[in-house]
Amino acid sequence: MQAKQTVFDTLNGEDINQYSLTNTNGVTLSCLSYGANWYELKVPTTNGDQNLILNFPKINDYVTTNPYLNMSIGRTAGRIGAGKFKIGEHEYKAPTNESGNTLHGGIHGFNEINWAGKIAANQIIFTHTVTSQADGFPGDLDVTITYTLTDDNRIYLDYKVVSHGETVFNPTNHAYFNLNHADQNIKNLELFLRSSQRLELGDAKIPTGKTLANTETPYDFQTTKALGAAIDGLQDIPEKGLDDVFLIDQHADNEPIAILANPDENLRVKIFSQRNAIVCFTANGFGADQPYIDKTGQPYVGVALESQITPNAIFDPAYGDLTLHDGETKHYQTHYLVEF
Ligand code: FUC
Repeated sequence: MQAKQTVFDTLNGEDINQYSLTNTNGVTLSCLSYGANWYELKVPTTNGDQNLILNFPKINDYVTTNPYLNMSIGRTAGRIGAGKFKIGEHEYKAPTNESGNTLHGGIHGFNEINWAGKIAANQIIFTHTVTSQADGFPGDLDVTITYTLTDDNRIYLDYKVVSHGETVFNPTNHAYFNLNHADQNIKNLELFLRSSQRLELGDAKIPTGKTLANTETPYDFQTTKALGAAIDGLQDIPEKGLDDVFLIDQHADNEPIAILANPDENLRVKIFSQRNAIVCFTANGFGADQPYIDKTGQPYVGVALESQITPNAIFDPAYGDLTLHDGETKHYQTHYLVEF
C-alpha cells in the first residue's frame, strides 16, 4: 500500500488536506479533510487511470456549487419534516435548511466540517466532535469516519460514534459515480437495486409513512437495467429522474444491495450494507455552473447511491432506530467492491 498526504487547498485560512492510498493493483482511494470527502476512486483501465466518482478542482467549487458532492453526511441523512423529532417523551427541533425542513444534518452538517485526518496502514481516518452548539441537534457526538482500501479492491466506510447525551444518528456518504471514461452522462450505465418497495414522498420530499411497489415501474431495478430507461420514463414528474428512498429486501451479508455497471468498459461497483435503505439520486437538476474534472456539469452527470436507514425511522420505529442515548456507541459500515 502506498500512502500520501498533501495540502489540497485552503478554506477560511485552514489547510484542506488530501490523503491518498494506492493498493497493489493500482487502485487509488483519496479523501479530503473537508467534509471527510471521498475525492477519488481511480482504477487502471485500458483508457488509463479512470476516476469513477465526480470531483472538483478547488474546495470553493464544493462550497459554492454543490455542498454535498461526495461528502460524509450526518448526523442524519435525508429529510426531517420541520426538523422535528421525538426521543422518548422529549420533543426536539433541529435547525432547518431546506424549505422549512432539515436536510442532510441541517445547517452545519458533517459536510461543512474540516475533519482531523491521518493515514494509518491501509486506512484514512477522520475524527471530530460534533457539538450541539454547532449544529443544533441535541447531544454531542465523538465521530470517527474511516475509509479502508484493501488489496482485493474493496473500500470500507465505517462510521463509529460515542454519544454524549441523547441524539439521532443516520450517516451516509454522498458519492456520485460515473463509470464512463468519456465526458457523458450516466444514462448508459446499468443498475441493479435489491428493492421491491420505495418510500412514498410527499411535499418537499418528506416521507409520508407509506410505501409504494417498484415492480414493473420505472423504479424497478430488481432486474438490471439502464438508468436512462428509468430516467426517460420519469420525464413527466417534477424531478425528471430518480431521487428516491429504496427499501432493501432481505438478503445475505455477502449479497450486494446495489450494482452499478458500465458493460461497455467492463467496470462495476458493488455496494454491500446491512442497513435497510438506499437513496438513488440521478443528479437531475445539475447544471453547467458545476466545474467537474473531466465531466461537463449537466443533468444526470452522476448517480449517488446512499446507503442508510430509511429516513422515516425518525417518526416510525418499525423502520429502524436512529436514536442514541447518553454514553451509547454505534457502528455502521458500507463497503464497495470495484471490478475492472
Ligand atoms: C439527495 C437527494 C436530495 C438532494 C441531495 C443533494 O440525497 O435526496 O434531493 O438533492 O441529495
